[in-house]
Order: sequence, then C-alpha cells, then structure tokens
Amino acid sequence: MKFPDNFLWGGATAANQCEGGFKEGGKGLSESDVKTAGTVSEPRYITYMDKNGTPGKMLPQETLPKGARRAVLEGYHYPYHDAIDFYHRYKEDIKLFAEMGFKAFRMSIAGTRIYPKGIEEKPNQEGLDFYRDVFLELKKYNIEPIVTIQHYDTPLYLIEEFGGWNSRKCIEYFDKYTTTIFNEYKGLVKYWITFNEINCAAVNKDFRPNYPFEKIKDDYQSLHYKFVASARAVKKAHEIDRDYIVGCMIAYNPAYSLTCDPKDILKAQKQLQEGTYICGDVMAQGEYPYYAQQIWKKYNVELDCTEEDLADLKEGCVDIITISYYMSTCVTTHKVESTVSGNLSMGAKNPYLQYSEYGWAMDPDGLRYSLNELYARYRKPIIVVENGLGCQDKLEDDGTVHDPYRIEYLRNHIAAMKQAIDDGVDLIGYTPWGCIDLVSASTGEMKKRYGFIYVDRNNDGTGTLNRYKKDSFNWYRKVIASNGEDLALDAEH
Ligand code: BGP
Repeated sequence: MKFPDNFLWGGATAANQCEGGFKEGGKGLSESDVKTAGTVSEPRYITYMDKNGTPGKMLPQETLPKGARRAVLEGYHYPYHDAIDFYHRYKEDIKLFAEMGFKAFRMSIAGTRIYPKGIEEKPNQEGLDFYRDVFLELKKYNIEPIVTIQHYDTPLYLIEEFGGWNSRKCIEYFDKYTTTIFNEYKGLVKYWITFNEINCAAVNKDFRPNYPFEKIKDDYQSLHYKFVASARAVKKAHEIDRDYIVGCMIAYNPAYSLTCDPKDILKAQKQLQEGTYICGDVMAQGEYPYYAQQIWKKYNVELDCTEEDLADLKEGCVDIITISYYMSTCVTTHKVESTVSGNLSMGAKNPYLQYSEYGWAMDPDGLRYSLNELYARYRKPIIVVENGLGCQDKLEDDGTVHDPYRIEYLRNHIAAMKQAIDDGVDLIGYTPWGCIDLVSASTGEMKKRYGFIYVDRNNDGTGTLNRYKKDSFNWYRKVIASNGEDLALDAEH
C-alpha cells in the first residue's frame, strides 16, 4: 500500500499563533490577545482591569472578579500581538511552503478580522481582503487551503458582553460569520474545519490541576452550543457550495489503561467518552451518544437544548474527521510515582515510551491505533491536521538548523500513518503542526518550536523575524516528492 496519489501533504498554523498585526486591518481583540507569555514553569495569564481600574491577572480556570473586564495592560508581554508577523510576510512563507512541495496548508481565519466585535451587521472589508489575498497566493502554487474557522480566538467582546460560548448568542454570531466566509471564498477554499480541538472544554477537568467541579457543567453547555453552531455551519456550507468539505477537529489523545486492572480499563474508557468521543459522536453521527445522560448526571449538567438544536445536529454531520495527535496518555486508578502532562492531557508515565524535552510522550504506534479506532467508529475520511515535536532548536552561525530529532519524530509518525493506510483506514492528508515556527499555545514561548522553517524570534519578542530552512525542510520536501516513500535521512542514502 502507498499513500494515495492525491494525498494532502502540507503543514498547519493558526492565525493567533502566527499572524501578529493584532491591531491592524481593523481587527478586533480576541481572547488570545489578552494572554501573556509564559514558560514551562510560569503559566500564561489572562489580564484584566477590575471595576476600580486596578490591573490584575488570572489563570484560565479562575473566575474573573465581579465587574472586571479582560484587557491588554501595560507592562506585560503578549506574544500573539506580533507573533511571527505572517500578516505581513505570508507571501514569503507561502513561497517556502511551495518549495517544500506542499499540497495543502492548514490555517485559520481570525474571526476578529471579519467581525471585529462579533456583533457588527457588516463584515470588515480589510479582513476579507486579507484572507482573499492569502488564498490567491496559495492558489498560485496549487496549495489547497484547509481553513479552521475558529482556532482558540473568540472575539473578546462576545466573551465580555455575553459570556462567550456559554451563551447561545454565540451560535448566531457563528452563523453570520460562517455564512459570510462561505459565500466570500467560494471557489478559493474547499476544506473547512469548524472548531479547533473542540473537545478542549470537555478535557479541562482531566488536565488542569484543581479544576473547579462546578465549572464542568458550563464546559458541557458551551460544548453543546458549539456543536449546534458547527452543525448549522455544515448545513450552510453545503447549501452554499455542494463541493465544500467540512470537518470536525478533535484533540485525540488515546487513553491507555496503565494496568490490566479492569477498573483501569473502565476508567480509560470513561475518560475517552467524556472528553473525546462525545464530540466525534455528536458531530459525525448527528446525535448525542447513549452515555451522554450519564455524563450530564455526573456533572449536574442541565443542558439547554431545544428541539431545533437536535434537528440541526442531525442535519449537520461533518464530512470528514480531523485530529491533532501528539501523544497517548495513561490512565489508572492506582497510585503512581510520577505523572506527565501533554497536549490537553495529564496522566501516568508510560514505561514503554520516550518523552520529549517538554515531557510529551512520543508514540507513533498510538497514531496508527488512533486512526484505526476513529475510522472504525465513524467510517469517514480522516486528516491528521496537527502532529509534531515541539523542542528547542539552535540557529547556527551559518544560518543552518540541524534538527534530526524532529525528522525522527515525523518519520516515525508518517510510517505509522502508512501502516494505518495498510490497515484500511481512509487517511487523506497530513499537515504537521507549526510547519513554520510560531508561538506555543501552552507555554506562550517562541523557543518551543515545531517548524521546518526557523523564525528568528525570541521569547522576549526580540529577533529579526528572518526565516531559515532547517534540515527537516529538505527532508520533508523529499518525503512529499516521493509521496511518503522516501523517509530516509540524507546520510542514509
Ligand atoms: C494544539 C493547538 C495548537 C498548537 C499545538 C501545540 O493544542 O491546536 O494551537 O499550539 O497544540 O501545542 P503547544 O504550542 O502548546 O506546544
């Protein structure tokens, strides 16, 4: 078995983590714009101004003091404000993607460029023009955009005024926003993803230490509103253009049982249902699964759900499944010596796996396993829209970057995808995360890098922003040119 001829090889980014230009082109503020920089040991904060005008900061799981409003404050570094300046440099970056032979590029639209506050009647023309230009640039090189409609950047205004996705109001906003972009970019975009890692709300309780129990019910409510918004968007997309292909996007961390104790097995199963499958099941199958009642009961959820919502969910099933896959996680009911964290996950350490310098498990077999699980469950084409190794790279004096560790990680995962295709999985694309270095979502750092392209930018915002090709750049070009057949390092030829 080979990778299919039209396999979508490419890379992935998101507007908030790469564009910068946070005040340009009429853009409004989003939730991303009030997130400070952090490190592995220092968390990222959300900044606010309280009702007496006193500045403050809080963790995402904390509750804003009464009367306070999230705000950009003096004296903090907000890495998303400038990011890697894709906003001005997209032509140069897309040219480099084309040089690697990209067939696809996953990116997101910052909704706040289109509807700055989210409530406007008319879209912001400058924002529409910016993305049109980006899509035209991609078209020039025959690169298919895969567009995430919301990637962790709800307009701040909607959060402040209505409580964000905890309000039904956001469904209306999303309806207007998606209708605009589906009409606007007809003929330029074919693949759409409604929400990045939609299950992030459902897994809060599993990876954020001391997550307040009473917040969990709100998470499931916000998830419901997103499901409905997504289903309506799928329906709308198909009405506007029958060729549109719309996917859900789930952070898929397979939960392994640490031991063969049946109690561990059951715990792992529950964790996947509550945090992952509930999303895929609703979005791909059009209704809440049988175990949803159990979840709502456990977390005291009294779901605001109308008959119309249920009808929308039924009629708005996604066409494809897309996932981020970085690692697996281990679940147990027993006491363990050490825990490890990863992408939206936390669990016991797996003695059979290696861990990256950021402590994320590296498990290519887990990707094959996950693809089989997802395909068996949904029988829809799958794209792995995020995968990769975040680590620190060194820019040498001669402008080279030697990153054999990244090549090793990627080639093991590509080999695993090929095995999954052999198994019979309908895998149609692969866009590794952060194909160009960008700001890390969890740490807010620049030095946690994923790219094939090095961007000269430091944690404190200094640096030339110049782009350099890493060794993995040439390796990936060869992988794409051989349609995934040649995964060897040059030295191995
Ligand atoms: C996913 C997000 C991405 C990206 C990635 C890597 O959850 O969808 O936005 O950031 O994780 O994570 P990090 O940047 O924290 O290493």
